Amino acid sequence: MDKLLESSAVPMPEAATLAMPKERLIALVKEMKKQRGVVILAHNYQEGPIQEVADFTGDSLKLAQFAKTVAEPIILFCGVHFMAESAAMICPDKKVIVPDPAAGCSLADMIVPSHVRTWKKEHPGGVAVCYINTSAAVKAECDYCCTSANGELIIEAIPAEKEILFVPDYYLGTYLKTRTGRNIDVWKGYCPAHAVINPEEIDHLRDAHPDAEFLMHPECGCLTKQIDLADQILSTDGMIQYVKKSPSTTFIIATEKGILYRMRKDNPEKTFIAASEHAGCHHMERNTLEKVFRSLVTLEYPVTVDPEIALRALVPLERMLAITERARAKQPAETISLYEDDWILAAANDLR
Ligand code: CIZ
Repeated sequence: MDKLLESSAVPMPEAATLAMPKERLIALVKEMKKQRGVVILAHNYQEGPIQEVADFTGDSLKLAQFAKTVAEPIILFCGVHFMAESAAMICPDKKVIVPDPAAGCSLADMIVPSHVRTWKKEHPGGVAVCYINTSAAVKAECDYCCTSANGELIIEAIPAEKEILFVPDYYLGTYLKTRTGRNIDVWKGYCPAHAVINPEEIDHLRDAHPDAEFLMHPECGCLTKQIDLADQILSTDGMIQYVKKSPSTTFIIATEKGILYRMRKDNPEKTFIAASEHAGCHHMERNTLEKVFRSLVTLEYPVTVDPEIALRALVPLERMLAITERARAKQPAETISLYEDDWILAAANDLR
């Protein structure tokens, strides 16, 4: 066994691991997680070394679905706070810890529970749909939850005559309104990492790489000005699956740039270009491999949700998972995989 691992009953200062070669720390973390009975889940936006030690990497939807199947008693969630909260609520029998408790979400912070309560009062009968990028306390005020992978599916599952109040992402909400033609009022929140992606930079990149396919996340602001700006509008998992199947060899990717690590790893023969070098999420970037190691040693930092809030927040969350699962069950078995998103779009199209 590694000497450092033997001595790790005493919390090792992060500084000691900072000087360690990454490969060695990766090996140490992999060994350590087994010893501690910890499963590591990582969001698609996490830095490469964290993705290397993760047992499962995906978007919020896949991570939530996967969390339900975890056998280990402890989940080390590498992402941002609302994602760990979702895992803690979905898996009440597990301890959920995060490498850095300050890793939050600027978009989620743009709405608080009282905003939703007031908005609902102003729109009696309105159905509140929250993007998964919301706190548990905001989810507790909402009727349905969705991710960018299943947004259309969830909206289509709501009775057609209902007015929908969508929080907090203005761009995703506006995109869903255009796609579904539904009566959707949209909260004016946004993700700063996606907001910096601008049309001028994109035009420049497209001119420089005329054969590249341009993939855009629905949180991108430029979408509202020109819905057909991109070749494909996809969630992060949708993008990861798409680039594997597409015959194109060059892609311009408009989302948080951490996603490029996995794309390059899965497709070493293809070229991936970030739509903006500034599209980084400083919250996601708070998590580092060194902090992951420290969490395995100390089993910090726990994420818990007040039971009364969890009880109410689980309603939209479980509804989302159930609608997604129901749609999945209706699809032909051969088209379905936990790792493929095509069936979600097929199911949304079936509803139309
Ligand atoms: O759902 C998620 O994980 C986020 C925040 C984006 C995406 O499209 O995966």
